Amino acid sequence: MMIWGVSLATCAVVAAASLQEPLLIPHISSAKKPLVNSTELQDSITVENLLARAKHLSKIADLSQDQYNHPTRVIGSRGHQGTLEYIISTLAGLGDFYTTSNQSFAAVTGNVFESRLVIGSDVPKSAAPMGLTPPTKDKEPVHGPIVLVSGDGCHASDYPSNVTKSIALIRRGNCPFGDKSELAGKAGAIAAVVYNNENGSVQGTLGAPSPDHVATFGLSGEEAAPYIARLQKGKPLDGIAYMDAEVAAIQTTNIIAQTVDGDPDNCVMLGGHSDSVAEGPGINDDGSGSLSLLEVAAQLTNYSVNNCVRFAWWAGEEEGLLGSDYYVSVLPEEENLKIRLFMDYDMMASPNFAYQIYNATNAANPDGSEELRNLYVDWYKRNGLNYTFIPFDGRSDYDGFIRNGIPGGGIATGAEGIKTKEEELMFGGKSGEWYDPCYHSLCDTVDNLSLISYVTSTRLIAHSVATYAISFEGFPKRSQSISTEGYARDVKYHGHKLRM
Ligand SMILES: *[C@@H]1O[C@H](CO)[C@@H](O)[C@H](O)[C@H]1NC(C)=O
Ligand SMILES: *[C@@H]1O[C@H](CO)[C@@H](O)[C@H](O)[C@H]1NC(C)=O
Ligand SMILES: *[C@@H]1O[C@H](CO)[C@@H](O)[C@H](O)[C@H]1NC(C)=O
Ligand SMILES: *[C@@H]1O[C@H](CO)[C@@H](O)[C@H](O)[C@H]1NC(C)=O
Ligand SMILES: *[C@@H]1O[C@H](CO)[C@@H](O)[C@H](O)[C@H]1NC(C)=O
Ligand SMILES: *[C@@H]1O[C@H](CO)[C@@H](O)[C@H](O)[C@H]1NC(C)=O
Ligand SMILES: *[C@@H]1O[C@H](CO)[C@@H](O)[C@H](O)[C@H]1NC(C)=O
Ligand SMILES: CC(=O)N[C@H]1CO[C@H](CO)[C@@H](O)[C@@H]1O
Ligand SMILES: [Zn+2]
Repeated sequence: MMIWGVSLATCAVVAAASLQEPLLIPHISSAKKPLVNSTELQDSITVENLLARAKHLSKIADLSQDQYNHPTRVIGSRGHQGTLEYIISTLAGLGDFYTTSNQSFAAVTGNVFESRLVIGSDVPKSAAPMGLTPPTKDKEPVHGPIVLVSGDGCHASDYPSNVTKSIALIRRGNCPFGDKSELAGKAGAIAAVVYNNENGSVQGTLGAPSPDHVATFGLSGEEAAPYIARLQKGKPLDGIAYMDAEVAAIQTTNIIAQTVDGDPDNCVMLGGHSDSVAEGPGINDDGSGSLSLLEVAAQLTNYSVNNCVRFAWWAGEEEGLLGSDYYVSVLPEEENLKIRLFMDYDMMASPNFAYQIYNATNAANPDGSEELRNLYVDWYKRNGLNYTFIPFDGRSDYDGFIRNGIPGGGIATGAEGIKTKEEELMFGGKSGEWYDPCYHSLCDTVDNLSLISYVTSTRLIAHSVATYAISFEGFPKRSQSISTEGYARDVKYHGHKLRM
């Protein structure tokens, strides 16, 4: 069987599995298995199994020690390669229930080794390099006047001719940071600084690399204000920018596993990301979601399905949703239409968790997104648990699906947001602190997971899979002509970093 979007590389899963099963036990063909039952599938999810997988993943992250001086599963690292091999071999051990494939694609990784911005005689505290920024010339400090760009710097005409050999100072808003950096580069700037149009620093990314990008920093609105005032009065201001960074092109891999059984024209699809950031092992982000999927995939093999179930482990999520974007971008229309919905599972075990549901509605997203949202709502209610809605704003791998007309949604348990007093009453934990104090850092380890959140979330994942594997009754049909222009224009994120 051929799964769309995937090279010819379909794994020889059958041979590997037969090594584990004594041949004398008659193989029960999947057709004779009982139809999946949500209650039973949920009950098959245990803390023990999830924790055992997380401990294993932790050892895999340690494989990067030599390269990075700490554990990580960032794309291109041994820890990520080990993660892919673990997922592939686990699926191989499940016999012929799934067709498993690899999908390789070109990705970019960015590394900033050192950076510094000096304006006048100040070193602004909020100055932060943008993701995927190129270095300054020869990876050396560059020096020049600071030139204020007109408007939002979204048009070439906003850049005065004296931007040449200068550091362009550009207001945030209206177009992606990548466009601003590119326009600054084309105008001859030696570096660019995008200052916030509201309070707070700018943790942004330039997105897809362009040969015209220049070294680019984000700067908070508060810190930028006095410099802007000065420049507007026509008083000169000098600066030094230094960026020792590299942007490298590598190949990485998505893994897709689809049930052999079930209507292949009506698939429920779900995904988590196999990679972590470079800063740590990423056992919660998104080791947890990846392993939840793997455990549900394993338990599902005891049953049969009416509709096809397709699991995805995306790579390059942390670099800006690269794997899921690629997957959707190469889906032909007729294959796109076979995906009835996509469910995103990113961060299931945040230590200071809240049970969060993406507030995906049919008003703003493809039809069916809201039905999925309500499935999660009903489950939390039925189980006597509290939940909150969070913005559905492009921060994870659902983004490409929504942009391409496929209904979607998902659950999460919290990243760098701050738990409110009200949420402390609803979920326990500590208000005033991040949902995951170890978000994108070295302490995102197996020791800092909430096991109760982990098992609860994974049971809900099991429920979502079982529900749609049985039937799409009452779930909106896919339609070709869905406009997601509003969504595409308005989302501020593309992955965890701001894009504009
Ligand atoms: C798929 O990728 C995994 C991880 O890189 C690798 O171990 C496996 O051999 C690949 N399988 C195929 C069929 O290419
Ligand atoms: C699912 O399994 C539960 C527990 O075994 C059982 O009570 C329920 O009747 C089953 N549901 C269906 C539809 O068979
Ligand atoms: C650059 O040109 C602009 C507009 O012509 C002017 O306002 C600004 O003072 C100039 N800056 C420098 C450093 O020459
Ligand atoms: C932004 O920061 C300034 C200076 O710190 C402060 O006066 C102002 O109230 C802040 N605005 C908002 C909306 O928080
Ligand atoms: C399937 O069911 C059997 C019997 O209930 C159980 O031992 C096993 O753990 C289940 N899961 C898998 C993946 O075989
Ligand atoms: C969810 O989204 C809807 C429509 O997009 C909006 O009206 C509602 O206020 C949102 N709810 C929350 C809690 O954000
Ligand atoms: C749900 O939240 C309320 C406060 O809004 C709290 O009283 C209740 O105990 C919470 N329920 C659970 C199961 O934690
Ligand atoms: C932020 C946080 O909770 N870190 C904890 C992670 O786990 C280690 C080991 O148990 C603790 O020492 C940290 O305090
Ligand atoms: Zn994530």
